[in-house]
Amino acid sequence: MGLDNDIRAASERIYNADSVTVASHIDADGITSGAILRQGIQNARITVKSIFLRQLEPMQMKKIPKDNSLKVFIDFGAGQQNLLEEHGLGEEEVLIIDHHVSQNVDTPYLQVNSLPYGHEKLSAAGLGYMVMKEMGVADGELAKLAVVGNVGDMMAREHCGLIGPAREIVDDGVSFGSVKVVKYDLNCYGISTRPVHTCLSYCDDPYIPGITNNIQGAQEFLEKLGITSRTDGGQWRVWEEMEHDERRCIISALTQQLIANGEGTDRLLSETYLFPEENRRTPLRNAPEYATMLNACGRWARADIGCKVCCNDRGLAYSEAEKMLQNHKNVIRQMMEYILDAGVTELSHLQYLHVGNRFPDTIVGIGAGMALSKLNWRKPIMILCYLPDDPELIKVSMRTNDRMIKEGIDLQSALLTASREVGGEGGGHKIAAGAYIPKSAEKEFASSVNRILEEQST
Ligand SMILES: [Mn+2]
Repeated sequence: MGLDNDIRAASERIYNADSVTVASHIDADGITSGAILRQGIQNARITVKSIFLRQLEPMQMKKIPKDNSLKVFIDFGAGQQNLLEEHGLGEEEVLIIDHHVSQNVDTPYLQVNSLPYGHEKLSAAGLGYMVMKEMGVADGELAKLAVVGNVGDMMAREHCGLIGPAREIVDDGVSFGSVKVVKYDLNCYGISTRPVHTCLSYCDDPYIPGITNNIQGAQEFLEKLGITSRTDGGQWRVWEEMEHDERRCIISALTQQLIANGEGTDRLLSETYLFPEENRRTPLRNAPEYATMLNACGRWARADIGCKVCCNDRGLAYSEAEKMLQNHKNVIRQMMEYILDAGVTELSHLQYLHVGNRFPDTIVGIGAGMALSKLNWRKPIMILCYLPDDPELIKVSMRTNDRMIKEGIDLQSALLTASREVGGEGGGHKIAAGAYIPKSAEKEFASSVNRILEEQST
C-alpha cells in the first residue's frame, strides 16, 4: 500500500512539472536510474536534463541548477536531505527516489524509498522504473535497464536471482520481449563474452576445485566431456551460445566435481537475465556484464557516456564505453597482479596489503575481491590505499566469501567497530565493506581488525 501511494505521488509530481532535472549517482544503478527517468520523462513529453554526481556532498551540490525545474534525486538524496535544505531547495521542487537509509529533516521532502517498506532487494533503478510505469511511459528498454541496475547493485546475489518487486520488473521485460530469463543457469560472470573455459575458471562462488583460477584445468575439464571449445569458424565459444544439452552436461559434471570435493552446490546455479535484442557477444547481452560496462564509465568519470549507451547510442558513445571497459579491466588485472606479486601480510585471521597511491581508490575494492579468489580463501582480505584528494585519510576495502560468512564473519560490523575506535567511519555488507580512517591509525589498524575477526569466528 504505502510504497504504491508514494509511487503515485511521485508520478503526479513529475507529470505536473514543466521541466525536470534528474541527478543521480555514477555507478551502474545510478546510471541506469538516470537513463530510465530521462527516457521515461521524455516519453511523457516533458523537458528533462540529467546530471551525474560522484556523491551528494556540498561541493557537488553546486552542479544542481538554480532554476524552476523539478529536481529529482535518484539513488541518493535520502541520507543527504540536510544538504538539499542547505542548498535552499523547497519541498515542492524536490523528489527523492532512493533505497538508502533516510535522514530526518524539517522539510517534508516527497520520497519514494523501498527500505522502510522492507524491500531490501530493490535498487533505485527498480524504483525509477516503477514510477515510470505508474506514469504509463515504461517500455521494454526501461525494464531492461531496471534489471541491469538491480543486478549492478548486487540485488540478485544473495538469492541467486531477483526477488519481490525487482522480479516483477523482470516479468515486465519478458512480456515486452526485451528480457529473457534462464531459470537455472550457470552462476558465472562473462557468459556472453568470455570463452567458456575462461568463464569457468573465473567462477569463485562456489569455489570449484581444479577449475577455479585454473584455465588449463577448466579447458581439460571441457575436453573430457567432449565439448568443442571453438566454433566452426575457429572462434572461442561462449556459454550463452552452447547447446542446451551441452550446458546440462557441463552443469552436471560441475555438480559432481563439487560434491566429490565436499563443496556445497547451492550457489552453482542462478537465474540469469539476457537481452535478446542486443548484439551477440557484447557486454550488453546480459545484466552483470552490462552493469560492469556502466561502472567502468562511472569510474572514468564519464557516467554521461554510460547514460548514452543506456539511451541506445550504439555508435560513438558505445565505442568509447568499450574502451573504458577494456581499460577498467586492465587496471583491475594490474592491481590484482600487484597484490599477488607484492604479497599480502598474513595475520591469524586476516591478510592485508597497503597499495599506496598506485591505483585509483575506486577500483581497490574490486581488485581486492579478485585477488582474494587467488589467495588464502579462509581469511578475509583487506587493502589499504591513499586518496588522491585527501592526504589525511586512508581508504580501507575488505572482501570475504560466503564460506567465511557462514562461519560468522561480518566485515560490515568489523570495519564499523575498528574504524570508530580510531575516529574513522566504515560500513557496507557482510561480504564487502569499506572504511576511511585517519592516516595516524594506519599502523595498528590491521591488528585491531584481526582481533575483531578472531572474535567473530569463535
Ligand atoms: Mn543504488
